[in-house]
Amino acid sequence: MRTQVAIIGAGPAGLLLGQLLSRAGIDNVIVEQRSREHVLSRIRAGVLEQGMVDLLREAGVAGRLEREGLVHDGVCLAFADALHRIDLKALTGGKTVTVYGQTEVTHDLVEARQALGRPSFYEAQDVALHAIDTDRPRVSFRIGEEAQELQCDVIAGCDGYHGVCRRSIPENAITSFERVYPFGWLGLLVDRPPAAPELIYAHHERGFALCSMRSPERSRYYIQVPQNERVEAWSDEAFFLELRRRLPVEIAATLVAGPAIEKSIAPLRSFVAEPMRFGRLFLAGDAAHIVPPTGAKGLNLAASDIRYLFDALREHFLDHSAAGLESYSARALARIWKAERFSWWMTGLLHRFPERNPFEQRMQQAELDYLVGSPAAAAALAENYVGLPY
Ligand code: FAS
Ligand code: PHB
Repeated sequence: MRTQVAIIGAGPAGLLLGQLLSRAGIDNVIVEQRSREHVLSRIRAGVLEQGMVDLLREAGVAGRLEREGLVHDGVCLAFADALHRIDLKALTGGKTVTVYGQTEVTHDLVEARQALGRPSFYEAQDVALHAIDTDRPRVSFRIGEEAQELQCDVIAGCDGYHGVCRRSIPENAITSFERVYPFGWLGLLVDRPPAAPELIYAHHERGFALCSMRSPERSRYYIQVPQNERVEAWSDEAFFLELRRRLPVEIAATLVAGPAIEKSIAPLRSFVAEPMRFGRLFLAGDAAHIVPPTGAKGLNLAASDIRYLFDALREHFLDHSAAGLESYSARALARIWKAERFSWWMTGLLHRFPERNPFEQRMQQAELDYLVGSPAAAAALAENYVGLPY
């Protein structure tokens, strides 16, 4: 079997790259280790930068997003029992974010790929990369008991943090940077109206909380929990009791609880692997970097990686120029590190760090007070939250 681009992973990064390549007439095959149903069932991100919305529109998959996505002009910070609105639109000259679940983005991309009839192999086992530092790389895998081999020109490693692609690069050819946070996020999805019309990021001495949403009828909540917490330890009632304790009274009083339709714990880490290329293998999305979800950047960084990688591949295959591929890693990393900084800063600003001393806790309080009292500081948060330019 042969193709021009072998895409490893059918998450948002792999599916979006496949859609863009297919529309440009560049042959590609997706190899995914889980089932299509499992991929479609994942509950993850919820906030899209304008750059990602524009890219999904260019890929021809923004129809439902434009009908159902919720455009938000602002976001709220909560601390000391008060709400502080950050007017994203006013502070960024008109930019906004769109609330639309990653699950829906994935669904729209899977549906579009099926409509195009492009080949995807789900439930692929023992995926392995070969000859990635030659001009004839290959991917081997198994579907059931049947061995498969895919010859290609380029491999796009879109297989996430735990994937095989980054691990296929020799250790002396890649450098990792990592910070693991001493807590996680316990997330809950519920079919009840959101606590407020916009997102609320809450700092409280008991821990961080986030009130988000998926639609006017479906809400997404998170609370900071200790690193080794187990989701079984949390009943729905215990979750909502703790959530209400961390929110301003005016919000807690009107928040509508209900039975969880999904509940899970995500660990928090900052991670970057450099460079994002080895020979004919190019890493994109979580395969190359992870951010704590506090800044709503994970999914959006996968989108900007795909913007750069698609442009470079189109140049390579259609214009016969290697310039884009040569500069891909440096160009993507320049934007990634700025989003890593913002996500790390938002995490430090809003979470409770047990090991912090009294002075450091006062610094955190001063940062919050300064932020909501300074238009310049608020503008800095706003321009990062809506997404820095591609
Ligand atoms: P993904 O991990 O989504 O996709 C990788 C795909 O590769 C998966 O389908 C996987 O099955 C497949 N794969 C793995 N190994 C393979 C192999 N060996 N062979 C073939 N396929 C393989 N971001 C936010 O902005 N906000 C959030 O609230 C948020 N919450 C998150 C919660 C969790 C639990 C996780 C894990 C991530 C969260 N993220 C969040 C980040 C998330 O949205 C990612 O940024 C996004 O999924 C990145 O997309 P991909 O790079 O496509 O990686
Ligand atoms: C979500 O709705 O899942 C969400 C929103 C904003 C974040 C993280 C997660 O920063």
